[in-house]
Amino acid sequence: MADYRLAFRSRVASVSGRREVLTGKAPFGIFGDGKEVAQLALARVFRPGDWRSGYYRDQTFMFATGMSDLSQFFAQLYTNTDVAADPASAGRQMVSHFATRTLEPDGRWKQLAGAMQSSSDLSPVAAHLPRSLGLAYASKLYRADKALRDAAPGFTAGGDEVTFVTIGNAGTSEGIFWETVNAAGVLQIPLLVSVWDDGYGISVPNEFQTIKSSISAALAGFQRAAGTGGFEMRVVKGWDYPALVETYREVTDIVRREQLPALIHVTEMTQPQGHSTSGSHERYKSKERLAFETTGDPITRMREWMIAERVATAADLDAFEDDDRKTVESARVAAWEAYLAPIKGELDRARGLIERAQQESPDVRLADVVAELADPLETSRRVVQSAVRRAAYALRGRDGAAAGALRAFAKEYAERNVVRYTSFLYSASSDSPLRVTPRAAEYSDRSETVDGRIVLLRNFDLNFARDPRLFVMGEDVGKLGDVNLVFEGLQAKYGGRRFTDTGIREATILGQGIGAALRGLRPIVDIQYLDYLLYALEIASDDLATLHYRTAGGQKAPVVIRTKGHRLQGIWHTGSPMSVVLNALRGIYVAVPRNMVQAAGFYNTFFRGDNPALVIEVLNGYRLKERVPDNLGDFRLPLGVPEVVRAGADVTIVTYGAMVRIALEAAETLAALGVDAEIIDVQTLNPFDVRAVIATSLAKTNALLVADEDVPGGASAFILREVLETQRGFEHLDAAPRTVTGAENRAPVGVDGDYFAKPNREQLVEAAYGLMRERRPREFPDLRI
Ligand SMILES: Cc1ncc(C[n+]2csc(CCOP(=O)(O)OP(=O)(O)O)c2C)c(N)n1
Ligand SMILES: [Mg+2]
Repeated sequence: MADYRLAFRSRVASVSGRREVLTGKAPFGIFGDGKEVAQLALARVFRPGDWRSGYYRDQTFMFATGMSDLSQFFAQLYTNTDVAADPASAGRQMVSHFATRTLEPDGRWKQLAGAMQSSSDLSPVAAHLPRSLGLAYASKLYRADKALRDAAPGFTAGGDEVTFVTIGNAGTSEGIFWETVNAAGVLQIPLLVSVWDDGYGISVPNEFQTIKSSISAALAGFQRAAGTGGFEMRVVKGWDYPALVETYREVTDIVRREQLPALIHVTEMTQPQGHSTSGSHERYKSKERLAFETTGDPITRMREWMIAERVATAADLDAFEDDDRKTVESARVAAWEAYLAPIKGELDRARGLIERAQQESPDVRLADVVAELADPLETSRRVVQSAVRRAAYALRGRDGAAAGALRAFAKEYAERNVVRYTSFLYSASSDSPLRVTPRAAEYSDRSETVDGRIVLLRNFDLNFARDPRLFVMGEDVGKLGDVNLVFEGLQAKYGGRRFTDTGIREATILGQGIGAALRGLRPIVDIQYLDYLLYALEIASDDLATLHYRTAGGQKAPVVIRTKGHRLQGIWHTGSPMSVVLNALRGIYVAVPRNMVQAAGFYNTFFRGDNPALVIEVLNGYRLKERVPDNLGDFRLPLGVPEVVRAGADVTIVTYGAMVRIALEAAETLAALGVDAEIIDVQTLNPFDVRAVIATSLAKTNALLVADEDVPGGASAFILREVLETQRGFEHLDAAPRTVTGAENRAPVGVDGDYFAKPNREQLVEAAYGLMRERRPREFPDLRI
């Protein structure tokens, strides 16, 4: 009876939510109507410590487990920015995008093992699949390793947690769904995937989505059999309450006990109100199918079953339903008022301030704004902020107490809204990598000189000995010890769980890292080449980079992505798509160390911090000799602090990564031409030069050259904006800044391909020389080439 009533309230909430959107009170609606009954069964097997990784149809499950409730649901519908009202996203996410808070307000971890958890939902279909792999994989690691449990207290109760995925039938058409289920089968992890099958993905039916029009038929080869691993697979109807309860109980027992994956294909689900508020299903569904939305309704069928089984009488149920309608309506009204009250208060305050300013300094423009606010088009913060700012324009040059008060409000209001709508992109906790105390590399007479790869190898070794939560996953990182032998011998020393070979599946290697990091582990995701990061870019961008922001500081996943790039051979091993990476991954720090000592120093910082990070090593640097710092494993490089690698007086060359060496060579040639180049290695592109080291250099040289392997207008444009606008570097310039970049095309294979497609020494020399000639033509004659 309690289950039925919960499902019923959930349905009323869906109907009510849709109405709120259609009457203009909420921006968008997508709800779980037609999917209620299966979620009751799912909620019955979900325990404290378990994880959900699901999608926007799951409100019934979230209510049934207590991870959400009607108030939170409506608060998110109305976009309430108060984190207490919408703990999932503080008004940042669309309705039905669920999340629990795994962090304390100050960013430290909560105890996760004792409570039910939902990782934060995403709108891109199936994008939550990759990370679910890591959520489940963490249980396997925790169960297998007591030392790990001891090193991560509060995160697990013996590794018994199950991760529950939900996904729509059409969502299974996405490539990352297949990548995830294949990997889950290989890994044999406690992952239970439920496919909510309502026959459609918006207007497109299963015959266009899935081979054999059925995900369970398509996946028949995944069925486990003695000795072959695989999935426990079931099919059950979405309106059959007793069968659902029984199926979920049985399957979850197996998954929890044996730590293997399962898939429950829940068929004959409905979508009584259509897909979402942005369309009507009458446009594309047949008459028969529209009739099924009523006759196949799971709540109606559950009700009929309860009456037939004499669980309740129709009269009992009618009475309960009346009560439940009222419960939902009062939760809705309370949420609406809670959303509106502060904004109304802000609106009244702004109006009062503008009125007083108008009395103090009468002005028709102020009168207009006052009239506008007396009868606003909408009750929103944009109305308030726009009004006070336009009022402030009208008050330009006027003094007076009321004008001052209005300006003070305008300023403070804008600042508060910046926090409301843009905060938490990066970790702000005491563990932020920006707060890791830097320690310089130390050298002595005893410091050895070795290949760069050995510097990294020893640095990883020291970190792995220090922190049992660290592990690396990727292609060829285990038995081989990385294609460049950076991990040589480490799997033998630390075991296969800490140096783990994976399939070739970049998106889900990253997802596996995200999920494990959500559960307190410290994964290093190894992407074999920077060029192949593009396969994982969607997940890195949509899930990892937005996680902390979209939960308003409620969840974090401190994954460190290790990759190598910039310069080797050919179209797919020389890439430096830095503008793609930088711009898609705001929220993730990006280090571009010029050598392996610098790389080690950044790893040492990131391993101690709690913000996700990307480190791009220089592919052709593993066999170059470097001196090993005496405090390897322990020295920590600060983020956002460029290094002046060659001091000079005439022109500032700003670059990073593999280009640093080429710039140093160019500087020698330039010296022979009488040009003294200063070379700055930016070291981290994000954060970028927080101390304006570059502007300080420009104050001396008055000339700027940016050297970058990315395409023209790529990362060099990013750098120019930082230097010219943020650092006001233009004030120091005596000549227009220049860029030397890679070609628009990718680099052909071979040394000549590299020379002619990537920035080379001579290009740098000539660009820097040009900056001298432009300013001092008599001293620097035309090279006439
Ligand atoms: C990657 C991506 N492509 C397209 C969309 C737009 N979209 C949102 S929901 C949806 C249909 C999903 O259908 P299904 O997975 O069956 O879930 P249902 O809504 O039917 O429960 C589509 C195409 C999206 N959100 N993400
Ligand atoms: Mg569907």
